[in-house]
Amino acid sequence: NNQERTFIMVKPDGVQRRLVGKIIQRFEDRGFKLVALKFVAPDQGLLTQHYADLKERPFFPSLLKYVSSGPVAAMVWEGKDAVKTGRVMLGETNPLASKPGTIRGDFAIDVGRNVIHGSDSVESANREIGLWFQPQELVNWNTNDHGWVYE
Ligand code: YYY
Ligand code: MG
Repeated sequence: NNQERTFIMVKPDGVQRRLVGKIIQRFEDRGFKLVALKFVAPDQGLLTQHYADLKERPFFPSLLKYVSSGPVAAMVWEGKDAVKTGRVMLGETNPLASKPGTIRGDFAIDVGRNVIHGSDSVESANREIGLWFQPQELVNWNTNDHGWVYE
């Protein structure tokens, strides 16, 4: 039934700009289920692994400096089509190309300060969740409103 998990992270700019609550609210409002949540100052090693696919790109050093510049809020959200829908809720990589109503379209301007990360596929989601969370940190629980969110 397309129940998926996606890795969502509020980046240091989002934390500094006090957007953590608003961002969590959007995923809750949509009907997704919170499965894991932690506030951490990630080390360079973890971030290098997280962004391993981009290590040859010219912006990689500035990207690493940016995402390691302060604490982040890392989370896992679960629900129908959570990966693709999460990306739609984020907007485009470039905030200026993002529609109003999306997180980047509402809260960001520059690509190097785009506030939030979201997994781009089910495979990357599984890889990223495994990188950021221990298995026992992923909480199994039932939402009370499941029958009111899903038919
Ligand atoms: O998944 P998403 O975050 O939307 O974009 P990616 O292509 O995975 O790049 C990760 C991250 O790198 C992006 O959020 C900002 C930064 N970045 C950049 O600074 N300049 C670019 N031209 C492309 C990406
Ligand atoms: Mg990406």
